[in-house]
Amino acid sequence: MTTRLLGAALGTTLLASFAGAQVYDTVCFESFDYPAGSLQGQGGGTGWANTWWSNGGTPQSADVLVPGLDAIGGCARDVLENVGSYRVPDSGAWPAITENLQFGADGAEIWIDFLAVRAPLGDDEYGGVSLNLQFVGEKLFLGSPFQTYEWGYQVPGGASGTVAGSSVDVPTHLVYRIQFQPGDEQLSLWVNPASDHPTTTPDLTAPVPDMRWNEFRLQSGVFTSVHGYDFDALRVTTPRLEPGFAFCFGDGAGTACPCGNNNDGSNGAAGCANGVNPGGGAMTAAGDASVSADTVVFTATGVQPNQPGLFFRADNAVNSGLGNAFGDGLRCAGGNVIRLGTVFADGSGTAVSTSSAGAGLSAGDVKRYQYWYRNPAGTPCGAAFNLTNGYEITWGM
Ligand SMILES: [Ca+2]
Ligand SMILES: [Ca+2]
Repeated sequence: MTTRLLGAALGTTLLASFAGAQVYDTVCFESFDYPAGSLQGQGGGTGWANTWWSNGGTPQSADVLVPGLDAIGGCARDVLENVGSYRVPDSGAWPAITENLQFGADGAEIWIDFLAVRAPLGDDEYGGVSLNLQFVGEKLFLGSPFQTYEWGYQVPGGASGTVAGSSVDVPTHLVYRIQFQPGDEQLSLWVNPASDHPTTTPDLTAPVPDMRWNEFRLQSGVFTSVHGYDFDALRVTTPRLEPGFAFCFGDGAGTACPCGNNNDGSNGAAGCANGVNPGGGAMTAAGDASVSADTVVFTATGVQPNQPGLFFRADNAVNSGLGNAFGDGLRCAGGNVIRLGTVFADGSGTAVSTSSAGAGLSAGDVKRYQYWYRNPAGTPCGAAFNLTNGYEITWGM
């Protein structure tokens, strides 16, 4: 391919557009995939800092029951009244949503979901999953508050609420979202939503007092005849933080693609249609845009398999961020171009950057990125090369 990038960039005003579905990262997950027996000391799942501690006496405070409530392994059944089982997620891997290794930094959005049911024929009067501060105590209870027999929440010694019509005697998928803010947090609950991260109106919302947490507790109690609550598929997720945002799309909304080859939207926010993909090539980014700890990685999808392309960095968003015709596509980033390496697409038409995107930069620098790739197969305008959308990053410390 040619190694010369054409044209000086014009304009620095960016017309940004946000597109694509939010991606969530899993902080920790536990499906209780253990043999039937004590939960004490079990250490499976992902994203945990320790093993289950279930009051190691006899009887244990929780047992593994097989089969569970999800399709994997068993579940946890709380079997000792008013005594919890505890486990600590590995918070060290999540600096953006933690403070002093406790979850709940201002601005963090944390989702907690699990399956739960009161044990068959059981008559416990409460049961749920608590968010604790280890060795300090319970900060928020997620489950069925005392004598409500519906699913909801309770602030220890404070407000509570439940979703009318829900029932602790029906296996239920509870999805909680906590939006951590300065001062009070905002809690939302969906009961059996259609997706794991619903965008529908929550079944319950409530402010809860300012809190941090770093430990789960499973607990139930106060029974007359049959004790127990079952819990399964306990998970914490958080929205993946993008280091910046995409701009300059070959979808016809801005600058038209060079030969009527606007993309058809099938590859999300992307560049112009190419010879192998009517959706065009799309570039996304993940990682931390920190000049001192750069982990930004770009991924281009929908390009021609097994062909080379160039990730590059530039100062400007071309044509006020709308781009100019260039080859079979649109040139979105220009001015003071720095090459970030030639990368061949794999057999599925995906290329992942391998060079530092932030090398030599200072905090506060704003840079534009793009992937310029060869596309001889079916080249729509005859240029045999094309480009993805652009991507802008404002670099931090
Ligand atoms: Ca399970
Ligand atoms: Ca707060």
